[in-house]
Amino acid sequence: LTTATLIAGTAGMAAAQQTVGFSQIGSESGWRAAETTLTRQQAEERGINLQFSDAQQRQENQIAAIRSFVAQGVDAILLAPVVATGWDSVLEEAAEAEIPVILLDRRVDSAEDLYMTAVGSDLVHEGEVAGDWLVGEVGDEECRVVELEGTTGSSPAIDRATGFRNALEGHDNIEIVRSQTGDFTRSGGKEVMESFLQAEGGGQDICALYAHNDDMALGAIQAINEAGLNPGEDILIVSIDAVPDIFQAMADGDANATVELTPNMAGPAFDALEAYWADGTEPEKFIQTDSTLYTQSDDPMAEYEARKDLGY
Ligand code: GZL
Repeated sequence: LTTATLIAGTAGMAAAQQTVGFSQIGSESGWRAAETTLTRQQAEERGINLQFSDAQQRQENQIAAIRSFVAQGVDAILLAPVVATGWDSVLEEAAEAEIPVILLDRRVDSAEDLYMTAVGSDLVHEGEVAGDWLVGEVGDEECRVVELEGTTGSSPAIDRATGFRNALEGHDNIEIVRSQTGDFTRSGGKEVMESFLQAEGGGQDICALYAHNDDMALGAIQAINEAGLNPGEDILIVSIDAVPDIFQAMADGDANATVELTPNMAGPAFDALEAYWADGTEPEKFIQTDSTLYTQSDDPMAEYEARKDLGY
């Protein structure tokens, strides 16, 4: 073997395939399914070996998956944390093993030095965008609002509630009369909306629904239809994620507004890791994605078509 061939071969070995462990929450919503699809696609395109774990929305399964990734000696860990608390010890174990951790789409209460960066939206701002839209729609009219909250203790549930309430400040004609978690699922949204309707005069007294994600809104729309009311008219519907089916609902007149959350959190995460692996470059602690409002007047079926093949 000539020296040149040996050097070339060694260089090739230096670019050995990186292995990344991904602790995914589950598949509770269309948005979550799209995030998983896009993460697999991004890993494939970049020649990264992805070890995938679905926690079925249980934190103990995520902690076990992270411990397994550390034992495997993976090169990095992606974590979409189902709730915000209870991560310190397992993140410390990853840090001791010098394995960088990147958070996707949700935050944790742990100290920032326990993860390399967090890729996600400004969840408080998303709630503000949703609330601002409702304020604009309702004007000075009295409006009793019901709220379907995301998974209890998750950063999107906490922050989207805060942001929506920020937007309603100074608009005392709009009142949130009921809030309950639907756990980010269609079935949860349907069941809780049924109880809201029964508790509020069959729905006559409800002016609007704010759902922390589109999947709960879509479940609620079923319940409102079954109660003999017109979703999108009798009860205004605003939610977050911009999944294809919410645009279909808008086109059908059943939903009114959604705030877009990109499912492509892995792109910025893998960019940061590739820079780090190349020369030790560390990213900012928070890589923020956009929050764009879409309403019925934004050609919903064009938005549906643009998203329908992305793995939702
Ligand atoms: C928000 C993300 C949420 C989505 C839901 O960043 O964590 O989790 O809005 C999903 O659809 O369940």
